[in-house]
Amino acid sequence: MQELGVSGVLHSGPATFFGLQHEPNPTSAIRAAIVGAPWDEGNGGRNGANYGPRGVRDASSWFASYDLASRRDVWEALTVVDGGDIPCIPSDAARTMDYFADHVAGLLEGGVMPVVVGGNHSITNGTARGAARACDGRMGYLSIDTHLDTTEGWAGAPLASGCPTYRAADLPNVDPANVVVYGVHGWLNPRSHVETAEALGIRWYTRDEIRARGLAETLAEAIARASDGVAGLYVTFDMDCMDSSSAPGTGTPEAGGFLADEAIEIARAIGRARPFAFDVVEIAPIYEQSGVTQRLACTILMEMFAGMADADAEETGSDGAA
Ligand SMILES: [Mn+2]
Repeated sequence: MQELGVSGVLHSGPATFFGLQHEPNPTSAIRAAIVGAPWDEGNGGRNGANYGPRGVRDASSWFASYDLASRRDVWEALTVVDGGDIPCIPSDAARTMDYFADHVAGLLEGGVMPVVVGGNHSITNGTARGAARACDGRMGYLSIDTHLDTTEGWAGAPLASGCPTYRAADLPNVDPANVVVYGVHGWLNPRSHVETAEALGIRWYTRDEIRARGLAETLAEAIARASDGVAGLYVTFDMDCMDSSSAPGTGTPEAGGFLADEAIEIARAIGRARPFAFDVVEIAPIYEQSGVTQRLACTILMEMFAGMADADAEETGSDGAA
């Protein structure tokens, strides 16, 4: 890890995630590996999310690791590396999804938490499948998303960006009762997707319900439902859950989504639930004027890791003030 203080040029040196050590073959001494999935096919919206990993690496230079809330240094509490990028084969979605699945499963089997930076949301068709394969029991699935993503396939194509919730609910060790979508709103949730979600028994929380009942209460309920009785919780954070003012650099921006401070609250709570695998997707820096979307993705990752450190400290009885 590079020494990141308050002096010096923040963007100097090779761009790894948060200036962390590049380690393509992490062992179980490593808590988590952040890996890129620069994939942009299978997408019905605007392209550009294949530049997400590079954009997040670049933006992450501006993030130091001292957490004001816990007074804890996150990288002292958790050993995290940049695991490099998972290979993507343009024009071969099936093989690429196999790579995503195999890579995520390999990390988990080695005792390392995969944290994947997409790529569009189609990557989760592969990454969640690999996580489920490596899960020692039932897996829960929580999607923070504008979209239900419950289509079985687009014109028969099963690996599109509108399919990951359906694919997750269809995995052999996933009970649809543990599949939850949080933040649903906007005008890209067609009747057929709603009816499929209902038929599968998936619980989804609309922005209207979250506003009416409050974020803290509904989020705790969503996490508890996805985690109930499972051996591992997979969380996917689609940046298009954000209001388009807070994250314009995404494939399908929608009005009415979460604001940045709500994303911080959501990410911290997710971290405290200690998911066994996580992804953040749909970061498309090419639509950005000032980089706020990739910077918000970095904030979400830092808050998620800080939440994991909070949960660790509570478990061990440490006050965490390092
Ligand atoms: Mn989405």
